[in-house]
Amino acid sequence: KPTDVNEVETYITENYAAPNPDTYGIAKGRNVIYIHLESFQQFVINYKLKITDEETEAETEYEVTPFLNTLFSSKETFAFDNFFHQVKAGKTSDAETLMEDSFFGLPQGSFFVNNGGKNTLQAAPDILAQTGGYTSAVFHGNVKSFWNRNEAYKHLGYDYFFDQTYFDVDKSNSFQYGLHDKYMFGDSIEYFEHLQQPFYTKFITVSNHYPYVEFEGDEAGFPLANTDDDTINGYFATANYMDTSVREFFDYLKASDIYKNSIIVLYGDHYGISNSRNPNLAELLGKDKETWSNYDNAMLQRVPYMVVVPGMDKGYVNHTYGGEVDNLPTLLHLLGIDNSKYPEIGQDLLSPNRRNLLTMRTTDNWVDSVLTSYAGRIYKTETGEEITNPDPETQKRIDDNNAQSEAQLKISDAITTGDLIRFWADDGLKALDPSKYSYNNGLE
Ligand code: GP9
Ligand code: MN
Repeated sequence: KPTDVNEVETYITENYAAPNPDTYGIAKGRNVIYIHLESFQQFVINYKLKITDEETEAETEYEVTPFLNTLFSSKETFAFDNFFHQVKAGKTSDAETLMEDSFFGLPQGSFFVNNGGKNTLQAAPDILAQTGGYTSAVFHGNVKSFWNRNEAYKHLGYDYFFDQTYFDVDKSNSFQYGLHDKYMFGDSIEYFEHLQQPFYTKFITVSNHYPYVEFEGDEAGFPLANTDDDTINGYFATANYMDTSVREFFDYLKASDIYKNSIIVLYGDHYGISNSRNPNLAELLGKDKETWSNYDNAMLQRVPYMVVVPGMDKGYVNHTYGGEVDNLPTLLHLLGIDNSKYPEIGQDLLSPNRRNLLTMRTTDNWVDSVLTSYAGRIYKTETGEEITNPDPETQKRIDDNNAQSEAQLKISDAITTGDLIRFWADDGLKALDPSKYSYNNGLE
């Protein structure tokens, strides 16, 4: 029997995690600001790059992301250190889908490209417009057709999309993926300031994108790492540049009234260093290149996820296992919005009743606090020891996690490939009309 809308409904009802009463609605009515941290991995948080001076042999430590580190341990922040990306071939666009629809990208290709311009959705911008009167906007210094965003955003319900044509882009302040982050944030402000509050906004950075190009002039300064792999060597300097650009944007927010009336979500979209390069990273992480394993690769799929609630004093680092698919339920609960009937696969990361399991976009790849299943092998999550002969209790955990992870992907694929949200009824939301959105800059 093919998976149909009833099967999806059953899954959603059975897997709903009720909110945490301590955090439900604490950001009710606030503006939402996402900062999409391109290719940014969790291992960089609190990491210090050690550089040895060749002549004097003196060692100096360079903190890569000093500003993001302060956010990570701030009392204003719910931070997560077991949060993983869940993207596949759609990379950035898969992360956007996971974060704002709470379902996965496609098993092949990008959902934005293949279905983004035709599927019916109930995504975050639309939910917030309908339930809270929010205005929505994306700021991104690349061409608007990249990942088919100019069509996909209409289906998500974005009111405005400020792409490259809204900014002054030239050779000196950009590269192949668009306007450098400091300029993107800085040049966005003139549009941002005119948005009707409450607003739901997303800033998509690009400077920390492969090939991690070295900065010149005023922006140069952060040292390159000294491995045999130039991609790895440049990664820390571009991450440092991104960190500074985010700090400058926070300085602006704090100097205006916007900060205290907002909630700011920062997330890394996916890995920046691929599994094939990871062994070259071993030494910088105090590990042995020769014994580098798929367990180590799995652990490096962690990305930052930080929810800053200005004025809050109960922030902490939460150790639950989850991923991008869990963002939307987490956010909606913080805003005090009941999502129990929405077609969302994730669960609120702050809910005491959630499953403590991360599912990747590859069948039977998952991580929980005890076991890690990756590339066909099972490891102990804490030590990395491989398990080849599981005892019955372990086998049951493996079977349960395989079943849950397969169910998530199956329900997600049913929703995306079957365009099932067009049949979704009784959750109080009206169908969105994508044709009423247009992102043409008048100057084009
Ligand atoms: C391009 C940017 C990069 O606009 O978002 O996408 P990616 O290559 O990381 O998928
Ligand atoms: Mn990306």
